[in-house]
Amino acid sequence: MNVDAGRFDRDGYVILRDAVPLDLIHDLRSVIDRTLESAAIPFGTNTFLGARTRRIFNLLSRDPLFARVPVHQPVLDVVEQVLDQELLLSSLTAIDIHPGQEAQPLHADDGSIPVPRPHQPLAVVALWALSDFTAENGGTRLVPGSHRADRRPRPGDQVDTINTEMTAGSVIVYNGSIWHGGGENRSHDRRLGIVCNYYAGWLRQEENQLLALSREQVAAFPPRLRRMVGYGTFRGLHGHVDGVDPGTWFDDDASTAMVWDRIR
Ligand SMILES: O=C(O)CCC(=O)C(=O)O
Repeated sequence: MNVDAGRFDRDGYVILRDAVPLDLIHDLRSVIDRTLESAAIPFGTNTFLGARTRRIFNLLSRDPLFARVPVHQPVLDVVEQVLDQELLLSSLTAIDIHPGQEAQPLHADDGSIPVPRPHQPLAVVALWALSDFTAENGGTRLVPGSHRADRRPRPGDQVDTINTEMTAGSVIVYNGSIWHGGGENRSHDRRLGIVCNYYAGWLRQEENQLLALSREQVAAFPPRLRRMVGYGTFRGLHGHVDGVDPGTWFDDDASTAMVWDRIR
């Protein structure tokens, strides 16, 4: 899927309508519901995590079906336009917002990265709607253009926000610097989504995928996803093991040209 890069630069987000087939959405919902139950996932314990919100972190370790999310090509195409093909998966989390949940405080997902703002895109987030997102049920609220601000939001900031409204199967892709948060759920239904957070290939991922996933789980991933979780290199250097691309541990053809091979 191609997007208007100028618009993404200006607004800091773009909505990809009907980017995911509904049968995949249905299957993801079923696996999430099963996991919420079997792992007894609790509600959050603070205003950020949400007293009426459940989160399942580290989805790739939970079920093989989740491996389809980070590499879903129509979404990945857009994220790669902003970062590049050497991007990493930073985190993959299901967010289940129940009726009665208050609005989450505004924040920037790259807020923990200590560099002056604004800066080049370092994080890009794809938030998949697994249910319809509306202004009533907690559709993500955001401040268009705020990724260009010279600071992160502060508690008590009075700013105009818009609510993301999209049907199940749509995906909002946003710059990790944009001011945003889950919306208040004033409806009678859950609002369910998956947040797929991508980082530039040279940044430390939020979820430590290399420790969170077994070698067997990674072996079952498509090669692209193996690289995305960390079995690969950035610019043929960052991430090497004894001068070798660790992607080759699974697949001889996975090797990218190492930096040393390019030096004459
Ligand atoms: O659920 C949402 O709409 C956004 C959640 C979010 O921004 C977060 O938890 O960091």
